[in-house]
Amino acid sequence: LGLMANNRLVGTFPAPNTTLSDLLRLHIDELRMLIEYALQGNKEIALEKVLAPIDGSTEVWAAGVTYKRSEEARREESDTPNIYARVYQAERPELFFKATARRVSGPGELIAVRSDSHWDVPEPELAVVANAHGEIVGYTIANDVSSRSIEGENPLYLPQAKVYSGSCALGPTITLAWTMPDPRQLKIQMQIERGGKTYWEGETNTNGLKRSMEELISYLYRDNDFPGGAILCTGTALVPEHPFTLEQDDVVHIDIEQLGILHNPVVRGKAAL
Ligand code: DO4
Ligand code: MG
Repeated sequence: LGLMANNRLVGTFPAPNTTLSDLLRLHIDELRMLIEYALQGNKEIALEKVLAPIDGSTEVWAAGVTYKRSEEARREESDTPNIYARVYQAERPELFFKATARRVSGPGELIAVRSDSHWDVPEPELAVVANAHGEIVGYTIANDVSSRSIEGENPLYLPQAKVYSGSCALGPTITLAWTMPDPRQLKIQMQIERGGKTYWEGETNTNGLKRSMEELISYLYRDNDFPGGAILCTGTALVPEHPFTLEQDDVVHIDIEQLGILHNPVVRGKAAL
């Protein structure tokens, strides 16, 4: 578990086997006290390998169509474009289940495109880490890898387009909420590397997010419990233009200000993971 505070990595604290969901059971002020105490004692831990910042009982969810670019891209790929325009405007956001810890790749680990899809994209997203009480305690980078051909064929295929082995990457760490100056002003950059060269690159900013993060979390927690906390991907504003599709051996680099860089090589199909 890598937790970032004041640009220092605070490792497995307070006990060696503390999990993320243990920390997410605490209220934010209790968590902050623990972390600040750890920093005072200079308890920096050198981690051999940084794993995805998630454990068995934390769920990953995602919001969709929260940036204008995402709404436009879905309208292009769908023969029911109206549903995307409507959800972009609606009071209730689109929220969908994305992954359990088992399906999440960490920094440097493989991500996958589906073997039965022919049009696939990475989706670089700011992810909000919320505790069991619905308080936002941190932020990390997410890649909501998606099949555009399956989602475009029929919106009811969304779970198949979005939830499969290797479809989600998180990391490299969690940056604690109280150390972030303004999560609504973060540059998001994505570079897709193919054959050792940049094949696609783009840049955006979280200032284009249509809804507040608190609003997204409050809808997620409405009549739903997350005893081990939840990680909510807040939607993408970078969608490579048609006919771009991710290929086996591409490497996706996502850089979000204050949060670091998440790199993941791509494979095709679950057998290659
Ligand atoms: O409605 C489809 C999903 C949209 C999405 O994942 C996004 O906007 O990031
Ligand atoms: Mg997305």
